[in-house]
Amino acid sequence: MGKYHGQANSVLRPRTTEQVSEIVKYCAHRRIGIVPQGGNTGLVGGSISLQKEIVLSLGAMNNVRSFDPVSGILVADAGCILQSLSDYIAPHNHIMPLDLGAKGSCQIGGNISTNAGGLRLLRYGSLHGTVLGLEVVLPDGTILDQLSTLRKDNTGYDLKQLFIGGEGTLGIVTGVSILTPPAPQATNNIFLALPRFDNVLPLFQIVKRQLGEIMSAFEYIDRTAYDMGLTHGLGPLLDAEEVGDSECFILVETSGGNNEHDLEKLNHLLEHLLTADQPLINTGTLSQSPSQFNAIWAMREGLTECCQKEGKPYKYDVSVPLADFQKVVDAVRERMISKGLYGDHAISKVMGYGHVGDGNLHLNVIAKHGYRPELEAALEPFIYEVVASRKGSVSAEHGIGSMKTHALHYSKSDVSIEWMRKVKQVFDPLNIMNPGKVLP
Ligand code: 2HG
Ligand code: ZN
Repeated sequence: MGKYHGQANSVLRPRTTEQVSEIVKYCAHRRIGIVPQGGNTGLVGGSISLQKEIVLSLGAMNNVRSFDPVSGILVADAGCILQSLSDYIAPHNHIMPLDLGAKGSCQIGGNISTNAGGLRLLRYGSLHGTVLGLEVVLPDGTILDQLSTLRKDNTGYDLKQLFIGGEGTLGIVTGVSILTPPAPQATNNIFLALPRFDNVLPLFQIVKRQLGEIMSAFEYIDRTAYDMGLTHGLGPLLDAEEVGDSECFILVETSGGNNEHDLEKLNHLLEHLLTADQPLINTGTLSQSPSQFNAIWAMREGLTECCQKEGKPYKYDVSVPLADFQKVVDAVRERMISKGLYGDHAISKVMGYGHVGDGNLHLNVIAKHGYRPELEAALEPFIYEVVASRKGSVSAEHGIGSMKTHALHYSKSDVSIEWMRKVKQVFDPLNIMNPGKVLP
């Protein structure tokens, strides 16, 4: 994003867990701060060296340790790139339980440390469920080996959960044991244009009811984001005339065991939606080929890059009740208009897209000519207050990093923050592990 500027003057690239342990022992002895870094695709400044801490890059630790094709349990080094792991298990007909736009660069250790959500969470749940075990180098250099491959293990406190989403503040994840689901035999997707945002909720209910167990994603794109995608060469996916003045778009993916059966359900759904007395959609398309399937996904997955091309994006990854998605986006746009900051001279676009099926909105606010303090002052804490007033979360899936430490209190009570501090103190009394991240 060009928003954060690292201060480190050293980057270490260990190849083994023992080397990580040696480095951490040395740093603990000398009180040197360490910033663990994976693929560097985070969006909240979590892997940036703020005060000349060393960067410890996990990228050279990139071996698969084992894969059991019967159980689907994969054990791998933290530095393995998500896409490489998908490629590794594909011949065994398994897929990774998470998928995200950054899959070609992000690393599994970073995914776990940030508790990345992504496009498959609706189907396979969060990493808190799919991660079976972790190997972690603790802040004194001790190696905590909890690389369990057990589905069930109820033997007391589940320490690994603290490192999932811990953003490297409690230790460095060096190895991962993760449950990978069998690859679905059939995947399909549809792309729908909705006349009004108000139709999203009833549509979600109908789609869930009609598709049942085969629904695997339900993604949202508002009109501003869709038009931006078109400008940058994503699509067109639908006939412009039929789209008309549609306010938003929904991508539905199915993953099932029988293509014929799934297509029948999808065709039936589309027909139902188009021929209802008061149709919930203006138009829609069912992908007819792998390339069309990919083109539909590219529209959704490509939006992050399009935002970069438009200017400098302020990114807010929030959880809010589904019904409030558009209200939050509109409230922010209105605020920028009222402050005289909306237009090509300042904020050129305010848009929303995201994982509507999970209640996760990606609010993107484009500063056409770059980040400016007065723009940020108009956006924050306004946005966090709006989210808190709707009992949402200021970070749904990207983490806290260095961007949101001061906003943590909008989503966590004083008691929660106090006990988070105590946990940090127990693990990292010297405060050398990713200092300045997560906790204010
Ligand atoms: C996504 O869902 C990512 O595409 C990035 O979480 C979100 O660009 C964003 O704001
Ligand atoms: Zn996302």
